[in-house]
Amino acid sequence: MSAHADSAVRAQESDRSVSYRERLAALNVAPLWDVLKGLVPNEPRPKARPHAWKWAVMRDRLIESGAVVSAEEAERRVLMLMNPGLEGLPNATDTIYAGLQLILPGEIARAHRHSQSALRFVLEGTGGYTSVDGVRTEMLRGDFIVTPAWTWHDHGNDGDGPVVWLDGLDVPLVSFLRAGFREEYEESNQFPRTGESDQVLTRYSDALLPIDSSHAGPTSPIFNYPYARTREVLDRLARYSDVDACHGVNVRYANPLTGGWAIPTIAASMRLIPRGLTTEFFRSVEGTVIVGVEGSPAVEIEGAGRLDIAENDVFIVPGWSRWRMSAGDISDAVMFTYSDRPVYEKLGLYRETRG
Ligand code: 1HN
Repeated sequence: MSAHADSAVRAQESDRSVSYRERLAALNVAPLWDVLKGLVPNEPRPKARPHAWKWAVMRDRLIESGAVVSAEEAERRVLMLMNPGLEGLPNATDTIYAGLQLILPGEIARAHRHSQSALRFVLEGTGGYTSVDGVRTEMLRGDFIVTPAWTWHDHGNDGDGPVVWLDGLDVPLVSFLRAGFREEYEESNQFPRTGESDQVLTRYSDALLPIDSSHAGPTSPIFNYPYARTREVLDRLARYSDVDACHGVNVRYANPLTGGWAIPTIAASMRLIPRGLTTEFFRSVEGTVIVGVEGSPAVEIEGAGRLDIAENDVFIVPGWSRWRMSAGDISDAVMFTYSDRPVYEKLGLYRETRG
């Protein structure tokens, strides 16, 4: 073959290999061998980063929002917690949303419903209330309140000071699944009142259930787990049962009818770390949002250093990060936690390591 013919063949070959990918792209096809290791990594690589929002700073900004917009204009007056690893998305972890909501005396956040599940963890104030399908509960600091998917809910404040809580929702997860629906309650601002949450708590607590329990939905029939009860249980367990080396004393908010999580997509729990205890390292695939409730614990997240946690600070432990907690020597520490753990469990994807 002549030198000329030789180089012509080579040019044709390289041209063919470049245009091969272009011809694939035109067919909406791509070679797996370019990306296989990224698609199937050695271990999880969440995009969320460890991050803390300090109450001492956030509270001022939130109170300021009261002058920027009314609850009526905003529908919900919320500052969303945007994880710095998640590219401007309103996501606190890869799959979970968190936001701080303010409601001022006399305001009403009008009724609507959506297919996303929500929790409220109350941080400050008295006189706040929320209603789920017309059943009203007062909101006190430390209460864990459930808004089941597709239930009518509105909030209000009958007190004389600001009321603040942390909202937790499965918004990113539901968006990914393209399962988001919403509806406004057109008739009025509030859904008609049908009952009180104390009646609900009485009906379903203490491992004594109505014999004909018709409620068997995916979400707990209890929708306010009051802090006073939770705290008492933590105290009793700290005194009379073993303290877990990784978790301290940790209780999960359960659906009393099934023993499962209170919300189908979100796991919530409250833990007490006894004074003087430093836990052992723990990691799991779930991405976790944590709130300081009592004491002044320190948290160490491997690769991210040490965080000092004050009351109402919110911080993120991304999935597969090793972390541990110290209560310090002055008092016990109490922390509220929520994560996407039920989703991993239901799909057979949950994994953890201790130590
Ligand atoms: C929502 O409906 C509430 O009802 C709070 O208070 C936060 C964030 C995203 C989507 C819906 C509420 C929300 C939300």
